[in-house]
Amino acid sequence: SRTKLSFEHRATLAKSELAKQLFLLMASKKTNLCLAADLTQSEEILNIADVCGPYICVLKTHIDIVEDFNDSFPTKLRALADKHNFLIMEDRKFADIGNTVSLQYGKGIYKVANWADLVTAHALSGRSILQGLKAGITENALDGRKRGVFLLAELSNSGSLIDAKYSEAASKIATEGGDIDFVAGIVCQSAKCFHFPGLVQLTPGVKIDDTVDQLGQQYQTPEHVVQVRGADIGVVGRGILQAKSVEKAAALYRDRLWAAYTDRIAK
Ligand code: BMP
Repeated sequence: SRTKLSFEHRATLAKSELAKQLFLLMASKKTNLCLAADLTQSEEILNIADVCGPYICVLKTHIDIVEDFNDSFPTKLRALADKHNFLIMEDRKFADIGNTVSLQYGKGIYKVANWADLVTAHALSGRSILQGLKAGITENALDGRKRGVFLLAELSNSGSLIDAKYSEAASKIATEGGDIDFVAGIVCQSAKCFHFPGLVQLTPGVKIDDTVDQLGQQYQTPEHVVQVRGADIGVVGRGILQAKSVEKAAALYRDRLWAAYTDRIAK
């Protein structure tokens, strides 16, 4: 199964340029930690990106929670991504018709296509979500870089309406058809979600000393998500953001997620 293969091996099987880049980045930097930088001040995000940068493969943003956004923020964040060698994922969870999604991705205040290597999208509207996102990338947005999408096939919170049939249909969109070169991975909670080893499994809901939050989030340990749930990357937000030392917490989550991965491929 895909979970037994090394990231180096899986890089050679990837159909998306971003999946390939991400597998190779994880293997060389020895980290499969994604930091969910869910903070509302741009300076706070830039500080944490600089402190945690050495420990992460992806920094995940929710750009619409930033209260003091201006165009210099993505420029500064990109500079930190280059300094520390991580990718930027905007967790926008696009979900509209193709035309609207192309505008939401490329236009507006945030112009996400100009600075995010990766974005997330719901599979709810079907294949046209991928065509819409592709259409939102203008040539000057690219800056010589490629772009990729992570499709949501499951959610971590309790009571989600996503069922097994929906998950299966979502992973089908990611693995069959003309736009699969644009899909870098799947956001999901279980190894069963997809089989193709050239896609990256991103799994949120990781925390060491809590099992839930007050609003429906459900947490697992780093070892559980990687070894039982099939996660390639574990997403950690408050487990790091609310720690006394964010740097020590990032190092701890990186160590435990990476050891869980090396154990998994060795067994
Ligand atoms: P935290 O570790 O603080 O619970 O943050 C989890 C992050 O992952 C949030 O940014 C959330 O939007 C995201 N997320 C999630 O929690 N569950 C999902 O199924 C999909 C997500 O993107």
